Amino acid sequence: MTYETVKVETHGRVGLIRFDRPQAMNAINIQLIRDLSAALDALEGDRGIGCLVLTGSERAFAAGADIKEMQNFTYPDTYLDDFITSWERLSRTRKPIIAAVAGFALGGGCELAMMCDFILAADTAKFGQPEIRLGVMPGSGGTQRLARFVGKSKAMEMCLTGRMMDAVEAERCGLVSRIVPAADLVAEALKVAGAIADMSLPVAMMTKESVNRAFETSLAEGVRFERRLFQSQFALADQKEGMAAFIAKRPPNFNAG
Ligand code: CO8
Repeated sequence: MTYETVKVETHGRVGLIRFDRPQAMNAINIQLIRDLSAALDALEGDRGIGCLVLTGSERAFAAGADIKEMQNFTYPDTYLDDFITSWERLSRTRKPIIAAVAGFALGGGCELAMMCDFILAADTAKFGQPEIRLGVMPGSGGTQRLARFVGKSKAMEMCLTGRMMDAVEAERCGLVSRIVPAADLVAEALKVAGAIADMSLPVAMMTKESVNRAFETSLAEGVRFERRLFQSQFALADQKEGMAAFIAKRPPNFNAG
């Protein structure tokens, strides 16, 4: 399948989605969200794919929502068309997905990165929620997710001033899991994704679901949820395989079941 604004490749059991609007710093327009959603649907529907990577270019992961497309929207346009709700497709991705960010991840770009399960940053990465400088506020989860990643004080400062943070600050405050040299970013993301894709797919998906629960519920409820999923994993052939392989001192061969 071909898309206008993203490129999709598969590397073994890993699906790689690249934003591809170089003329606009990968600014996110309606077509890009359509393409991203279709690519996610295709990769999620493929049992042979165990993990996804979302990336941009060396210059920009994505420099935010497309300001040229948005500038003349009216309130009825945004309300009646439920503008932005379709962006949430990314946050409903059930397979593990890694954001590999080089260059600018601003506004909606930072919000899309935060919808992924974790962010690997190139040393060139710059994150920010500059919407306030355009007379609006973050609209795709930025105020909520950034506060959960980095805490109230820094999230407030970022959203109220619109300043950018570099990769070192982003790692220090927990927005990104790791920094890698820009030249190695995609290769490293594919390597990490490949390792995840070699795990049991249902177990990886349940693990993701369970970690995400931590942000939506109380500790007691979350622990109960985790226990139910954990117990259910003893119904999987992958549990028998993983433990038998450990005892036999051989690598496991998980088969998504
Ligand atoms: N929208 C449209 N075009 C853009 C965007 C954007 N967000 N960002 C960059 N471009 C375009 C520029 O207009 C320019 O085009 P042209 O060559 O035709 O003039 C081209 O990309 C290159 O950009 P610059 O010349 O500005 O490159 P610089 O290296 O000088 O600067 C920056 C790079 C710092 C990234 C700068 O372009 C910039 O500040 N961009 C805007 C960043 C921003 O404000 N992002 C937030 C947008 S609002 C938002 O995301 C709200 C999300 C809410 C939820 C979702 C709603 C849909």
